[in-house]
Amino acid sequence: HKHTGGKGDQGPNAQTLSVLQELADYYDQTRDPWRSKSYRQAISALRKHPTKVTTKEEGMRVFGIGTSIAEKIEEIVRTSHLRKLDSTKMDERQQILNKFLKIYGVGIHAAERWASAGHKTLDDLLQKAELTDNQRIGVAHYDDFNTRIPRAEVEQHATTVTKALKSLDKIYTIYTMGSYRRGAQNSGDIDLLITKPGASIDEIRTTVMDRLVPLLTTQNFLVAALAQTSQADGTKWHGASCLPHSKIWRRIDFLLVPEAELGAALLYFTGNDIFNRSMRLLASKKGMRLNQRGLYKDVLRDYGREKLSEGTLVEGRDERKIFEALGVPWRPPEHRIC
Ligand code: DCP
Ligand code: MG
Ligand code: MN
Repeated sequence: HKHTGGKGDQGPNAQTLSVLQELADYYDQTRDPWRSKSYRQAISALRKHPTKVTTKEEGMRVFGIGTSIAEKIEEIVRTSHLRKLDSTKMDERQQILNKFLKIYGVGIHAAERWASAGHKTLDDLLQKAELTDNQRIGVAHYDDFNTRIPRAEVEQHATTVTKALKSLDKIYTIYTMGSYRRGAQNSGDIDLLITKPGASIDEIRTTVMDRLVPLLTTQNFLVAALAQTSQADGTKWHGASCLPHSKIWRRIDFLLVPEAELGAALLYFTGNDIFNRSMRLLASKKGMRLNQRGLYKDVLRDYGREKLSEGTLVEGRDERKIFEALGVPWRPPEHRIC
């Protein structure tokens, strides 16, 4: 259910980008990988373009944009609209699916099931469908969760969590990750990485799950718990938070990270997801493996590319050293938008 983030675009081509993004999301959902890829490529190119592109000819001169998308750019600029988006292809069922897919925690499976059962609106779902507790929260707060969060508000949520955590243990550090760390003016959710120098993941987990979450819940800051896992490959808590005097619920994620994995976690949770994919691909081309815990070498694979061993840790603690070990120049977070 992840989009690459044409949302919240600024700059000279912001309006065009948001319309193209809608179409790219549509091709994602229809599992049209070829079209989806060419749209993402064009969006990425246009996002980096310093001036407003207004005609097909200008569009075609931008590397990464082909004829058909260049035509659509001209149409968007001319008419503030794209006919393709309301044409027969985007039929009613597809529009219903799109709506359902924007509910937090809902995937193609549930969306298809509800659409097939004849449900058309969010009210239908609330009244007639069988929903899990989380899905009910997702529907009830549909508009909240689909509204981008201004950068200043992300900071207020982060400050609230930091204050509470420091009141429990001063040594903790919190980093605001995701689109915020990339410098975005607004974010889809609030991603907070929580770590403590010298502490084990078990200690951090106990502090966060047994003390921080209950404390912030009694403060009425945390208003819903949506998902939590504590597995070998990452420990997380997902929920919703709400500032005092506000009615808007925001999606908030806590990512629990031990010091030894801090660099790899900073890299992973900064994103964006496409940048991460390219870094992982690069690692694998060099016979290494990158994940949110570290960079590993000597990963043994059989001929089916099946992993036989985890390999040896090259670097996990230091974000810059991971770039060095991969042989790529440091890229500041603001430049990790693909
Ligand atoms: N991430 C990833 N692959 C995924 C999901 C997440 O690599 N499938 C990483 C990169 C993301 C980061 O985790 O930047 C945070 O995930 P979010 O879904 O919160 O995405 P962003 O913070 O980048 O964007 P948004 O502003 O929409 O939250
Ligand atoms: Mg985010
Ligand atoms: Mn997130």
